[in-house]
Amino acid sequence: MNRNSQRIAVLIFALAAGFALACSQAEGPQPGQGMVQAVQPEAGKITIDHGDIPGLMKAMTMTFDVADPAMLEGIEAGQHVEFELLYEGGKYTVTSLEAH
Ligand SMILES: [Cu+2]
Repeated sequence: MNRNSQRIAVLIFALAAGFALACSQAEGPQPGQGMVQAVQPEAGKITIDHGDIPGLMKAMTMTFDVADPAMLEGIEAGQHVEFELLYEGGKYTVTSLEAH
């Protein structure tokens, strides 16, 4: 490789890496499930020990804002829940929540 083709190769690699980073956050709400650890209805927050959420995050325990505090009615620690998680504007929001 001459110097120019090396530069081009580096540039292509950088573009590909940047593209991969930009696409690491999935578009739209993504489905997840897990067990409720804590609920803070007054703050509109729920802590869930959740499994892998493809496109958003690996399994972890994390506190999320909910889109509407009314979604937390009847939800309590120890329940298994299915939910949808939206990543938008640099933050995560639970947009739907169902105990089962
Ligand atoms: Cu997380």
